[in-house]
Amino acid sequence: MTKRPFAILAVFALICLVGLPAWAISKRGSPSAAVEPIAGTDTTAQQLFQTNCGACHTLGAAGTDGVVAPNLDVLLATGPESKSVVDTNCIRVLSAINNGLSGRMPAGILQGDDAKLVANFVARNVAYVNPASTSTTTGGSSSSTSVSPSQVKCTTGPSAAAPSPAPKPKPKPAPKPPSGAASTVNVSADPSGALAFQQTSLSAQAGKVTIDFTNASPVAHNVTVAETSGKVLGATKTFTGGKASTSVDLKSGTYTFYCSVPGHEQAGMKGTLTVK
Ligand code: HEC
Ligand SMILES: [Cu+2]
Repeated sequence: MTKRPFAILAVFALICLVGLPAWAISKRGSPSAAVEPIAGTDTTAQQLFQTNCGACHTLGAAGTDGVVAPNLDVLLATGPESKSVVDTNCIRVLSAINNGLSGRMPAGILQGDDAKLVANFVARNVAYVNPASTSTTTGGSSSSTSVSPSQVKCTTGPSAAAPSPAPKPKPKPAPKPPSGAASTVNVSADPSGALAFQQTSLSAQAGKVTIDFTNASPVAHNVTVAETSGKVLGATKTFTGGKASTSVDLKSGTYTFYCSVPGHEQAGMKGTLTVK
């Protein structure tokens, strides 16, 4: 008789207490979701990352959760995915692998094609903030990418699959006797936090050009060097407070330098580098 309303209430309460949480957990939890949308050579790259980088770095696409080093999803995925952002990240990851970082990340963990494979994989698979997919669950589940492996600049050549015992592609520049052709240019960011460099034109001598970038601004910046066609040749890391440098081999001609943090170049963080 008066039991009925109570029964309905009980069923309702049961749904709330058990059903909804279970549903919510199943929605976000399925652990395989994080490590899924991978194909072909990416599987190799993913395994290389898990083995060689995962202990220190978090990367959703590889399902690793290292905390010793920066979370690469957070560090690199600073905006929507675009080809130029992926290219820049690819170069940045490759240079981190080849050169190491301030003694805290060892240089040369991976070499040659393995390094390129992983750089390419990381660049395409960090959790880019993709405006198109903001309706899906928050938190960067690595969306399937729109940039394909072969589109990324620092990729291994499409047919370079032959595992030759590689007579070291390029020895480190250090042991080379000083050739006299090296030049260094200093660049600094506006220390007040404005999106500007303090130089709008730089000049250097053809050959190895080292860009010494000082960023005393509270805003993180980098210096990226590109051909006027837009092809990126090198970049410093993105950081705030302190100095970083990068070296590029340049023939005489005109190049651009800019900060590749999304929006900064558009705001005026760019200039011309003339090489004679
Ligand atoms: C021993 C721990 C360790 C391992 C292994 C490691 N890293 Fe790092 N990595 C670091 C640390 C620490 C930093 C931050 C260094 C700093 O900012 O001073 C870093 C920084 C980076 C950066 C940021 C570079 C930048 O421009 O700011 C990238 C990219 C990166 N690592 C990629 C990799 C990849 C790819 C691998 C695997 C091949 C790897 N790391 C393996 C510790 C590690
Ligand atoms: Cu910037």
